[in-house]
Amino acid sequence: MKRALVTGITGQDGSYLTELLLAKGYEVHGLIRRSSSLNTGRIDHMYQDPHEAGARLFLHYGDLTDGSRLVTLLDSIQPDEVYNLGAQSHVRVSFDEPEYTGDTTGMGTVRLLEAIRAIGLDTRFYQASSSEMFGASAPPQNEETPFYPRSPYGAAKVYSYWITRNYREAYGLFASNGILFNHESPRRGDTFVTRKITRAVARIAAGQQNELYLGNLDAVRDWGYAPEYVDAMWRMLQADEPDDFVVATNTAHTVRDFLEHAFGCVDLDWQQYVRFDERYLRPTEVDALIGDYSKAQDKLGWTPSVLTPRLAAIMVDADMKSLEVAGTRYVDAVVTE
Ligand code: NAP
Ligand code: F7E
Repeated sequence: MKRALVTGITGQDGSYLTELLLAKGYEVHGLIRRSSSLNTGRIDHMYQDPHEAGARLFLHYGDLTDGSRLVTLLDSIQPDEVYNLGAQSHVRVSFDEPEYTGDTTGMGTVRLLEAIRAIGLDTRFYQASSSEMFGASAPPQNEETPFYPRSPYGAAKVYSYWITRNYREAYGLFASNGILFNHESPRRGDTFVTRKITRAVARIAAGQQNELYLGNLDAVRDWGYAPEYVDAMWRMLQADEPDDFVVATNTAHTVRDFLEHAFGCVDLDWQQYVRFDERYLRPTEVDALIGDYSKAQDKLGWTPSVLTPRLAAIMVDADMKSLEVAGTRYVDAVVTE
């Protein structure tokens, strides 16, 4: 049985990846941060008591800022594959917390790689690189496009990308970068723009909210569906050679387009509800990210099937259902971000 360690297991991608790995028969170990209340809502449905016969999901306290813990954990788990998905992943927040973002999103990667090297672990390593690394470089962006990050988050991801390549070249580690463009789902964090919109659509349709405050509606993004993107991660670690791959849909939509699609699902005109709030602007914006996934298609046989209009419908539908179930679970999007 293959064994995997997933950092960021409590996040959107970590939860879908864990489902995929368990379905493939893996034993999965996840790194979780100690917090005053448990933050495992996205993975609770998969968790079994570790003492139960047949349990294959195990959670361990740890943190990407704590290098010695990463050493003891890797040494005791001896994983065949390591997926480094843990990060301070919010671009706007990275301007408020640049040092912490660098420590987690950048230095966290070298701590993990150095732990693997120091132990002499024979494992395959996946690094969650990001289209944010391309920043101001003109689209379409592929593996040859120069990096020009426009945020502390993007800069930290560029460091992680290069240190992953360096460990591959210097020490022969099987280490691959997945350069993933924006990918979303009903499990997307509440303060990323797609989820903020679909949650608001559900609440507005239910008569629980009247306004939605947003920043730049002109930004262009290439939005894909998270469950399909975690499959690309897994494929990268099954390849014959380590390499770096763009994962995207090759399609472009503005935030305004997403509003059209999401509000269109409930036959409402978004312009009646959306207001501008400059707090959601960034000191430097990434105007357009549009990926070219040809290499992943050629070498990994990966293609996306869910594009932005269907993605918006999936997310609105899930938020409507969740609202029916949870009653007043949602708090106003303006307060939460
Ligand atoms: P997410 O939902 O924000 O999840 C981030 C995860 O990282 C959470 O499990 C979080 O744990 C964990 N984490 C944060 N700080 C940590 C620390 N100091 N030590 C250990 N774990 C820590 O992110 P996602 O959307 O699933 O994205 C997964 C990865 O892909 C991230 O590295 C992100 O930067 C990258 N990425 C995402 C996209 C996208 O569009 N989603 C695109 C490209 C790259 P808590 O639950 O305890 O907070
Ligand atoms: O913003 C604009 C905002 O925060 C998308 C992360 O997963 O993908 C994500 O980063 C766009 C930006 O995602 C609001 O200015 C307008 O242009 O959903 P987002 P992101 O910044 O693209 C990359 C690939 C990652 O790697 C990151 O981890 O939407 N926008 N109004 C807004 N954005 C937010 N969050 N909130 C607004 O009110």
